[in-house]
Formats: sequence, structure tokens, C-alpha cells
Amino acid sequence: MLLKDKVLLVTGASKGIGAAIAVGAARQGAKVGINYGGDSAAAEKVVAEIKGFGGDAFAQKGDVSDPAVAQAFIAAGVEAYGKVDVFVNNAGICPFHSLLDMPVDVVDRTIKVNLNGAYYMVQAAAQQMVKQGHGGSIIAVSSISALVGGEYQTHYTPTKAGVLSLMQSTAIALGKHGIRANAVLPGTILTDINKDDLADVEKRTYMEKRVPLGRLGAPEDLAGPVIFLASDELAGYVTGASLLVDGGMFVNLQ
Ligand code: NAD
Ligand code: RM4
Repeated sequence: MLLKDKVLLVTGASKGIGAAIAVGAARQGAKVGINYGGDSAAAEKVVAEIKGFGGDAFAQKGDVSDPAVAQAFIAAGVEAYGKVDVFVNNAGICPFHSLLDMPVDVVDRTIKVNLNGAYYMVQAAAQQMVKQGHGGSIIAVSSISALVGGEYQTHYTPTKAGVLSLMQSTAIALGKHGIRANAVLPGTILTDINKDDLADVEKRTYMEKRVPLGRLGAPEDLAGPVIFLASDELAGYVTGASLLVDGGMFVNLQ
């Protein structure tokens, strides 16, 4: 029970990586608050799964690109459980699209959700943690895409580099408050975000072949690394760091 008595809030957790983090953290004893963008039934299913094994969780709908949603989500966590110990910024979108004919609204939306949304949420969580005065852990789900490019991700990869940079600066800004800030960088994880992209069998086979561990990732592969970074016991001296969780894809040149 690495997160016993801890309160963990996570954005974009109705499915995919966020849901796996929520469930994994709850299994380690955390009380969990879930933000999500759309599918209320899916979010309630995650809450029900957690309650099913004796955990505690709530879900709150809200578009992270709205700064008021960040304040409301942190406030909901405090109202439910009295404090926020761990904040995980995970919500994100990746509408694959080519560069030359990229519509302005697709660029703007991607940046607003992935980067502006992260900023508002991290700031709101930080304000609460500083007020509490007993430290905390902030973790952002960045990406291997913070380090490498993608032909149909010219709007997306800068947001993931931005989120990584946000954690680095946040680590400096909040160190004096005992608050740690770190990033996880998933490789290619099978979720709805890339379902259409990987429906191209040739691309999927190519991506699989790039992974030394021999398979693409599952959402659950991110739970352990996030729990590690959340835990003061295990990662108390880790801040400003980034952890690739990609089966070795990034280092696989030849
Ligand atoms: P997913 O599509 O399965 O889940 C996305 C989640 O974000 C959902 O819960 C959705 O409701 C929520 N969301 C989307 N827009 C939102 C908004 N405006 N406000 C609030 N919530 C919103 O995708 P996923 O693969 O689990 O992605 C989660 C994060 O992981 C993203 O930030 C993504 O960039 C990152 N990531 C994913 C991969 C991958 O290969 N799947 C790799 C690296 C990084
Ligand atoms: C990740 C990475 C994956 C892609 C997802 C959408 O950052 O680029 O390969 O499938 O984004």
C-alpha cells in the first residue's frame, strides 16, 4: 500500500492511461479523483471498479482547456477527501493530421487541451499543495513525442515537449515547498487515441518492430512508474526528472 492515506487526482481518466493510473493508485491505497472530458458512463465504470475492491473514488466531468475547470477539480478533491497529495496531469488529444493542410482549429484545440490545460491544472494543484504546507507530488504524462517527431503530429509533439518543460520549471518553482514535479514519457500505448492510426497494419507492425521488448504498451504499463513517482517513500529525492516508459523504443536506432 504505497499510497495509503494519500489523495491523488488525475485528469483524463475515464479510459486509457488515466484510467489505469487511477485504478493502480487506488490499489495502492490512494483515494482517487478522476477528471474526464466526455464519456460519463466510462468514468463511472472506473469509479465502480475502484469501489469494487474497497477503494474510494469520485469522477467529475470538465474540459481541461477551461481554467475554471482546474479550480473546480482541485476544489472537488479537497471537498471529498480534505487535501490533494498527488496530482497527475494526463488528459490529452492527438488528432493525427498532415502539416501542410492542418486546420487552424485543430492546432489551437490540441495546444489548448494538452498544454494550456496542463498549465491550469498544475497551477491549481500547486496552489492547493502550497496552502496545505506538507509537500506533494505532481506528475505529467508527457510522451516519447517530447523527444522525437511524428509526420502527422506536428501540432501534438510541441505540446508534449511543453509538458515536459512545464515539469522541469515546476520542479524548480516548488522545490522550496517540498513539492516534486516529474514527467513520464510513454512510448506507443494501445488506447483509443491511436486506434485509427494503428489500424494501418503496416504502421502497427513497424511500430511493434521498433520495440526491443517486442510489444506495444498497455495502459497498465504506466501505473507502476506513476506510483513510483507519486510515492515519497520511493521517489522522495526525485524531482525535475523524466522517465521513458516505451519498452526501449526511443533508444532503438540500429
Ligand atoms: P485516451 O483517448 O484513451 O484517453 C484520453 C482521456 O483524456 C479520456 O479520459 C478523455 O476523456 C480525456 N480528455 C480528452 N480531452 C479532454 C479534455 N478537453 N478535458 C478533459 N479530459 C479530456 O488516450 P490515452 O492514450 O490514454 O492518452 C492519455 C495521455 O497519454 C495523453 O496526454 C497522451 O498524449 C498521452 N500519451 C499517450 C500515448 C499513447 O500511445 N497512447 C503515448 C504517449 C503519451
Ligand atoms: C504518443 C506517441 C504514440 C502515439 C500517441 C498518440 O505520444 O507518438 O506513438 O500513438 O502519442
